[in-house]
Amino acid sequence: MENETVGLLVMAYGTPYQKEDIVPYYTAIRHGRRPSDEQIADLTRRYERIGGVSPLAELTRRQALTLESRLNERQQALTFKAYLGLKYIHPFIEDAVRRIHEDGISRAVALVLAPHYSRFSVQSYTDRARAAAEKSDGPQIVPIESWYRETNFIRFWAGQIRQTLASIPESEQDRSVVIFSAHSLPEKILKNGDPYPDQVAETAEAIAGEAGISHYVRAWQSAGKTRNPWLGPDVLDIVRTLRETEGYRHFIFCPIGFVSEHLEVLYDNDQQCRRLVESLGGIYHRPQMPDTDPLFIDALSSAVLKVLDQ
Ligand code: FEC
Repeated sequence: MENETVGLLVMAYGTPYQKEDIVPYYTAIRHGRRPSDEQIADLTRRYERIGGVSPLAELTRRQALTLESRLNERQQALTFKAYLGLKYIHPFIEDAVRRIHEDGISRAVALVLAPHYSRFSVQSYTDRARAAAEKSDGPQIVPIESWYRETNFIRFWAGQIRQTLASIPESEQDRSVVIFSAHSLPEKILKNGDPYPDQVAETAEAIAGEAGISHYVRAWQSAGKTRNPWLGPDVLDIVRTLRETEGYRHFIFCPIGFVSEHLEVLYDNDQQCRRLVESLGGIYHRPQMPDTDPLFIDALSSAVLKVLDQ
């Protein structure tokens, strides 16, 4: 008998493929409200500052394909077939679910390329996948809620930190601090008991423990510019405090809420945070992102196999 083919619905944020995509993409992020000309100009400028387009599209595609290969190599009982479903640009989540159904696949593991669960992020991806599957009467969606606890994910970041620390002179080790960050979300999520902040904190503790470091802090980044408050402290504020009141010199940025290089890392971290650190006489470090690192892909593959075992 042939192996069952299981759909691997890899869901991710998405990014404009070209300049012309910026307005529809940004409008989709704002739930259909067109951004102002000023907001469009500002976002266009940030994409220009990272080279015109974000590497996210290519990295997401490679992550999905590498994960598919890794899963098919790790076990033979099932055959995995990857489908990319994006939140804010084509191929949309709904397109991917329809294709899985048309290919005659009856169940699909839904994996979001973001480690921590929030109703704002992971839940909204999964809800869309489920709604699309209901509409087409299949496939059955098997969601992974979060995968931040995966051992190899923690090991990946711990290894990156150790490698970065090894590049800092012995005499400066005590003046080196790791900043673990994730995307900020509107503070109102706290009212509904969203586990996102606790999961990010748990990840930071686990990585710090594995790396054997004691100088680290947690902060939020890339908050929206709205009137309502967002989770803080912001990375930029924390850098000022760490430099001016605690005298740290080396700042090691680990954006653990993201899994690849993209605008929020290449601009918000590598340009904004770097500029501030350097203006205060500090030294900026940002280890490599997970991208398609074998340890990271292994972590994702374990999460997929575990959810099917349950
Ligand atoms: O193109 C790229 O390389 C960047 C892709 C990108 C990723 C990403 C991840 C997350 N976001 C999350 C939440 C929000 C909330 C708002 C929001 C706004 C933007 C804008 C752009 C953007 N996000 Fe994003 N985000 C990425 C890109 N994000 C562009 C709009 C302009 C700006 O503010 O920069 C506010 C929405 C609103 O205005 O109503 C909230 C979260 C993540 C991490 C989880 C995930 O990947 O799903 C949470 C990558």
